[in-house]
Order: sequence, then C-alpha cells, then structure tokens
Amino acid sequence: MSSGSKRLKNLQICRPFVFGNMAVPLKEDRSPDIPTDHTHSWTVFLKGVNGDDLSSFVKRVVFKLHETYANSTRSIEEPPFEVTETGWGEFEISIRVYFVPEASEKNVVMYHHLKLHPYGPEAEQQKTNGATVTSMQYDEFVFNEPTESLFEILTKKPGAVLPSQKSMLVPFSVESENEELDRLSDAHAKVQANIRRLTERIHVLEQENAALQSL
Ligand code: SLL
Repeated sequence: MSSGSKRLKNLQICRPFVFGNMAVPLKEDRSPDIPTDHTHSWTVFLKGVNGDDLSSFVKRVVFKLHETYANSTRSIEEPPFEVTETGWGEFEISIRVYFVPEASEKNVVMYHHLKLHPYGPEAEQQKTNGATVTSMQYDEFVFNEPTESLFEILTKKPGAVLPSQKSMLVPFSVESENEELDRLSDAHAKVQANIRRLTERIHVLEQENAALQSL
C-alpha cells in the first residue's frame, strides 16, 4: 500500500455542497445564433457552500443532458463545475462527481430536474417579471474512514478547513454502523408484525361486514 492510501478508522468527514440550476427567459435582443424555438438560458451547477472550492478533492463533474442536446455528456474538469445552455424544455440532468485518485472513493451521482418556469406561490408574478428561476438543493459528501491522503487534503491544505468544519468530524465505526443496522432491522420486523396483525383484523372485519350484508 502506498503512503497515504491507508484508511483512518472510526472517522467520518463531510463536505457540504449545493447543486441545481438557474434559468432566465431569453429576451427580444437574443443572439441570432440561438435557435428560434429556445425560450430560456440556463446554468446547471455543483458548487461548495460559502464559496468553498471543491476542486481539492473533486476531480471532474460530468453533467448528462437530454439527448436533444449536441454532445449531451459534458465533462467539466475544473471549477466552476457548471454547464450553461439555452433550450425550451425541462428535463432530468444526472450529475456524476469523480474524486481525486488519492481519495480512493467511488464516484457519486445526483439527479437534478432542470427548472425553467417559476413555481410556487409567486409563480405568476415572477413569470410576468421575467424573473430568474433558481432550483437547488443542499447535500453533503460523506467520507467514511477516508484515506490519509484525502483527510490531509480536506483538513491540512491552507484554506481547506474552516473552524466551523471541525464539527463535521464525527466518530464513525463499522461497529456503530452495525448496531444501527440491528436497530433498523428490529424496527422493520416490528412494523411487519404490526402490518400482519392489522391485515388480519381488516380481513375479520370484512368477513363480519359481508355476513351482516347478507342478512
Ligand atoms: C419536454 N421531456 O418535452 C422534455 C424534454 C428537452 C429539452 C425536454 C433542447 C434544445 C436544443 C431542449 O431544450 N431540450 O438542443 O435544441 O419538455
């Protein structure tokens, strides 16, 4: 094993991020290069929270667009991890994140439904104003028992760790995870038993009801 690829036991380290899109309706003064059926300009993105740079541990982000787009698989190798396009329709975008090799982490995929049209209580108002639509969500990369190299990258590089992020170092162990799994399967068994009991009860009541109906 090369140095740094050893894993740190009983440790979990998280990094927050947001992903989603913003969109604006195209105006009258649109570029003549934009196809006439296109109605919006949009950007789909994945980025750190509070301006955090993810590129110390994110190697590449692959955005998979609808196949109506030319070269629908867009691989972005450096920040900003985003794709800007114009179009007419909403669709699901897959966002696959590849980590630096030192991390020895599998890639992860998220799905984002591209939003072009205002939604929610103020939708009509926003539509009239041609307001920017934003649809995004918060999530966290969770690294269980990270490699020493990844830990180094996430905590030791200048500017890589904010004091508040120290609280994101929480104990993790295979044992505590197994205990959690035991608790979950106990709970599952109890719920199943309850469902069985209630199903039988319903069955009895239905039979009683049928008997009454036939009187
Ligand atoms: C819909 N199911 O019908 C969706 C598909 C596809 C949107 C939306 C392509 C632009 C172009 C474009 O906007 N596709 O490359 O010409 O709403």
